[in-house]
Amino acid sequence: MLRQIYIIFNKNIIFSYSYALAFNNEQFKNVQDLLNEFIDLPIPNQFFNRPFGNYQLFYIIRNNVFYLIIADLVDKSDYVNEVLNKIIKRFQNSFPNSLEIKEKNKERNEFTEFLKKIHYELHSKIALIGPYGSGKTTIANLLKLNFEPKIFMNFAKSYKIDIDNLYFDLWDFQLEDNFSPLWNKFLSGADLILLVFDSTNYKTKTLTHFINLQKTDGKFSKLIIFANKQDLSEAIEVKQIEKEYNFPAFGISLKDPEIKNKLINIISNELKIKKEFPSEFNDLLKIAENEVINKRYLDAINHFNHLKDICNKFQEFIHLSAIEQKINEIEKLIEKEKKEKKVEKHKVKAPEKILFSQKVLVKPLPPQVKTTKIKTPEEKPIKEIEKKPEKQFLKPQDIKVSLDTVKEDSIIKTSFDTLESELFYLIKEKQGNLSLKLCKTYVEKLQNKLKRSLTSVDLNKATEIYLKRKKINA
Ligand SMILES: Nc1nc2c(ncn2[C@@H]2O[C@H](COP(=O)(O)OP(=O)(O)O)[C@@H](O)[C@H]2O)c(=O)[nH]1
Ligand SMILES: [Mg+2]
Repeated sequence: MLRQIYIIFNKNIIFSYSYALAFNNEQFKNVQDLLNEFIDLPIPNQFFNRPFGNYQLFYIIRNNVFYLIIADLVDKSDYVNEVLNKIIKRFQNSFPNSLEIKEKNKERNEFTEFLKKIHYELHSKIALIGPYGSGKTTIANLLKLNFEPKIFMNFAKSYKIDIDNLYFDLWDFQLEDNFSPLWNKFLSGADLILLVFDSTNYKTKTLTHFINLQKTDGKFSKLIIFANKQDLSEAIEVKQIEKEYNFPAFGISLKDPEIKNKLINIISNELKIKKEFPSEFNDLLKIAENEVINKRYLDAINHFNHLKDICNKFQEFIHLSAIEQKINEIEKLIEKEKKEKKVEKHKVKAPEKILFSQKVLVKPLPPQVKTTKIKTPEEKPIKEIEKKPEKQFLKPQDIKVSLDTVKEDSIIKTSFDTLESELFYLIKEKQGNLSLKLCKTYVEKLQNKLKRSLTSVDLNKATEIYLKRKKINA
């Protein structure tokens, strides 16, 4: 089956679409490395195809645009290349200038709709196998959509079915012969094999024959085993059957009113069909960006990391690189802020505002008799100041410094007049560093969350959480 489509221009993914999961982030980076080598020395207009891990890569460069399809090992290049050709034609028609794909919303949506449909052109196949009378046709009848089945000579019928918005062909064997030589042909090219047997009557020889059939003729196909008819009193427990045959199986009953959804779920999970991308992604992105604007960098990083997790889970690599870049930028901003703070700490700054608690009498300076004359090279220095004025000193108790000029460092533990200064000190005591301003935001957030004023216990907990998060983010 088609799993993912990527369109790459200048080594950047300009468009991607996923039907199902394939590679995780690390594996996908390896794919990109491999393809970048190819992009550096391209052979245009020629289809390439190579296996990579559990999947296959199909790719081509046309007009400097790189197209990549990730499909299953079972997929044949003739079919995939045909689909790829259609995708390229449609893309070139809709976006004569490749980069327009980012701006032309209407066309992009139409192109996405087109991709949704094109998956079915590969006619991805799911084959029902198992002994006669085990429940295969009953499953086919449960899942089939209202379309005429395709008939393959006298031995097979295929029904169009829908698994999480993707169409597949579900093949049902028509002969009452468990050992027919046509089973091999029936299996060929299936993405997924559903092996069904009757839990009340499973003859070793027959079941082993079907298991071997998958091993020899369907080795690239995925396999799900159903121990059916679990509703019957004679049914043997699935655990016991699993032990006997050493394979994992799903115990089911086709009489179960929920069975249709259960079957669809099991198949969807096995094929790793992609679940709907969370709709709140864009809202979360906005929140994260706002945190950056408001210079709440640690909160922003937490949000972006959460978004990164979503991208990885859904393999939306088109967003992933942008998010990683953003996290990098924020980390740099945090570093910069730290450095600036360090410099500030070492600077001895005169208080900006000095309040006198009592009147200080300062004697007027005596008139200067002679002031300094500008030296010229020829002139010799003349005696400078004849009489120095008497120095006036202020005593420490004469000076009161207003609070807004107090440096954070000088907050003394015993004189917390605000919660934020207490939190600031607690964090500092544990070798952490969070500005008073951010402490204030943190305290306000906590108060909003708890809907009460904070106690020392709360502040201690908040300190621990902050330090733990910082450690994780480090
Ligand atoms: N009690 C019970 N009967 C079932 C179940 N599944 C199928 N059957 C019955 O088993 C018989 C054979 O089913 P069918 O789907 O024709 O088997 P096939 O030969 O594998 O296609 C039919 O009479 C079904 O109604 C089940 O889960 N429980
Ligand atoms: Mg049947």
